[in-house]
Amino acid sequence: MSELIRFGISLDKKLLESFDKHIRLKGYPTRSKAVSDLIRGELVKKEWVGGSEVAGSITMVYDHHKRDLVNTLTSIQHDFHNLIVSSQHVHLDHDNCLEIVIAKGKAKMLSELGDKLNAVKGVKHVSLSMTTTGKNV
Ligand code: NI
Repeated sequence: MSELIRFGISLDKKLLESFDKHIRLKGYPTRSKAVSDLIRGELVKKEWVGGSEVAGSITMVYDHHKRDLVNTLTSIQHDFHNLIVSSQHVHLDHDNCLEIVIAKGKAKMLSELGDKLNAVKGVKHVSLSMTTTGKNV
């Protein structure tokens, strides 16, 4: 962590009251932590829009009985093997599987991987969690 700098912010009173109520409910210990998280959130969004190197996870739920589904998902992941750091498969019940793929690389490629997995017939839900490598935030 780099040096801490103190600075003042002028805010509308009602806005600050709403913010304080919000962060209290969220369990933030200080305004500083809450404001830092908001700033980091914006910077991470910028990393994704700007095509920086990012990290993320793709969570999928699918019925493994669907014809060719597992082979197709595996084949797509092999096409993106340079991007994928790790994956984990959990058998949720007799039919449904949950698989999480952790990836690191260009934002555009991670989005493309998520879209390709989502487009596979029989996949019930895909969620891409966009985060950061942490280097610049
Ligand atoms: Ni399974």
